Amino acid sequence: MSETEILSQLSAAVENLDLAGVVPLTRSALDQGMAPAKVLNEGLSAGMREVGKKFNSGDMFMPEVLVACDVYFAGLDVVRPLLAADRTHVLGKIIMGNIHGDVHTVGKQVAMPVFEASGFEVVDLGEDLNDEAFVEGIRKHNPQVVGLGTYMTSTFMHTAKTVEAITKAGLRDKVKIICGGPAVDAEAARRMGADDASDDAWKGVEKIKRLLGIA
Ligand code: B12
Repeated sequence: MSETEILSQLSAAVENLDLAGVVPLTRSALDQGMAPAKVLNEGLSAGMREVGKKFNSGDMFMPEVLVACDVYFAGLDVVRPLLAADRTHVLGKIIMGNIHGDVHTVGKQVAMPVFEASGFEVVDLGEDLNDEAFVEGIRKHNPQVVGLGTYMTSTFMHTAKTVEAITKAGLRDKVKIICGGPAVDAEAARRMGADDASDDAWKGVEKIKRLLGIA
């Protein structure tokens, strides 16, 4: 089977909720010598992108999205241990956490491996975090980027307070700050003191690279 065929089968496995098929397919892609980052980006994640599109257009519903995530994670579990080894150089460190009041986990769990597969080291701070947790996270992990998980309007609007806490701690100049979630707006994020925002993990990678001057 050609690389293109395997990648499209991997994508289809996620899209078609094929939990039984995804692990053997992922293993066989890797056994053929395909790069782990390619298996993730152009196979599993491509499927997740299609799921996102179908969800937004009303062709897929939430229970199916959650099963698709399980399928994606089953494949990811196979790929993840090999990603670090595959990484020839690390582009930078991103700490990720959901703003206070936000317990939506799926978007962050999808975005983090996308960032990892793109060459970033990612530290997950968790969900429903108070502003101080981000300040502590920067002090502890010394990242170049802070990714704020903001999946509701209320938590997106809280960005201003989180940025303010980071600024008051004297850490704002050390990091780029990017918001993520379905309802974010880059202009509004900048007005609140962040650097950018993205409702798509793959576009988010491009934005992060631009912010770091490596795009
Ligand atoms: C699943 C879901 C839930 C689940 C969450 C389960 C879980 N473990 O995550 C449950 C049922 C718990 C839930 C609860 C609630 N939810 Co809800 N939920 C959703 C739903 C249907 C899907 C979210 C999802 O998983 N999407 C799929 C992922 C893959 O997409 P994503 O999150 O956008 O992530 C992508 C990008 O944004 C990006 N990304 C993600 N993170 C990051 C981070 C960075 C830094 C970057 C750069 C990019 C990035 O990468 C991902 C892939 O591209 C959305 C509807 C929607 N359209 O999003 C509502 C939604 C987010 N929820 C909403 C609401 C209001 C609630 C509740 C208040 C409902 C209630 N009345 O109880 C509670 C609040 C819970 C809380 N305190 O956080 C609203 C928010 C509306 C708003 N604009 O404020 C939405 C939009 C539904 C709606 N249309 O009303 N929810």
